Amino acid sequence: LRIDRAELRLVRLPLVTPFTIATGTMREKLFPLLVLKADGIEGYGEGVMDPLPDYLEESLPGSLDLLKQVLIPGLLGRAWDNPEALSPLLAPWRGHRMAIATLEMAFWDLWAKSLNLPLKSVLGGTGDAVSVGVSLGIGPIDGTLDRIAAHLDQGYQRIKLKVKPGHDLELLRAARTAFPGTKLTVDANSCYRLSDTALLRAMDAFDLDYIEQPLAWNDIHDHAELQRRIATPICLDECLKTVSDVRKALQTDAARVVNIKPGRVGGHLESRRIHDLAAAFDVPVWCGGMLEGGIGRAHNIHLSTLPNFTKPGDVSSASRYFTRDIVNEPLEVVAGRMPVPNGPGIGVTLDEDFLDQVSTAPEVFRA
Ligand code: OSB
Ligand code: MG
Repeated sequence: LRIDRAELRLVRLPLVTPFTIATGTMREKLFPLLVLKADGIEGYGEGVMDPLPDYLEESLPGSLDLLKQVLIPGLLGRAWDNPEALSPLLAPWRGHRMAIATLEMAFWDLWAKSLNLPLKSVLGGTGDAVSVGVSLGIGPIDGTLDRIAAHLDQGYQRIKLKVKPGHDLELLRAARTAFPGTKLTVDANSCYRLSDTALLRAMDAFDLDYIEQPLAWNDIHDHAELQRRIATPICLDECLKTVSDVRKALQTDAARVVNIKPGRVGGHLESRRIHDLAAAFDVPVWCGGMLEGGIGRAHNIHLSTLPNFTKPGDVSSASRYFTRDIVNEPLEVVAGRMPVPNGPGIGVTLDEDFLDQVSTAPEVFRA
């Protein structure tokens, strides 16, 4: 597979509703979209890095530098047999798993299309739909209860509530009282410390499926200590950027559930390694989300067809985020399950007219 052309743009989509988590409020989604071209076929990848380093330390400016100066030029004009072959191009760089994922995932799409196979099949997944839950941002408790009810009505199989100090136990008490049988989780986005143990232990009373990333974004060790102190299983998100991070977390019982975001961990190959390692430890995984546009969302759906994705993911309906998406195919949940797009690769096509309205002119790279 010889890639002779790449196009990189920045896409800006307003969010239907602002999304608030412990670290701040997002009102729009700004992301790089990479198109790779070879032999008349195109592969698509979407980056999940934020403009500022408030989720992880990676941010858009540094990622774009790496993509433009090194990753894209290194990819062009050479023949690549399969995604594994990209390793010498991607492995030398410290961090920047999101920049790497943008290119790696676009290559998987292109490669699957060159084989005329759906991405799920080349990844080793099966099935026509995946189970999904929903991630609800921070807001007034009354409104949150209404939103829980509305999403349960649509069949969502798990409700994840964003929490932060001062917006946690009271919210959980209200939610658990109103919805006694619902599968509930919380996501703290790293806003607590070990000194908050008493508060985190109080969450044990609400029968949560797991607590996602309660402590610092870079501290697996303290999560292991916290897991010794609380009964609710810990799920890690921010702490896990490579399979080696996941190994350390599993070996030390710092995570009993693993959130895999391919965009966070360098793409599908690393996601699959993490998936397989977690399975060996008998630890379930699920697919997280980063408010993706249709390209990132389609990638996440295909990855979620692997067998150890046994918990509902955050890959919810595109219409929850955007009034109009950059892909032509609607990615909408039906009875709590997200259908896997059909066709070769990720199975979605770009809405070029709309894309032109919401993105910068493409920066073109040639072999
Ligand atoms: O921690 O999982 C997270 C969104 C942006 C940044 C971090 C996170 C999230 C979400 C939303 O929880 C997931 C989604 O609906 O895409
Ligand atoms: Mg999270």
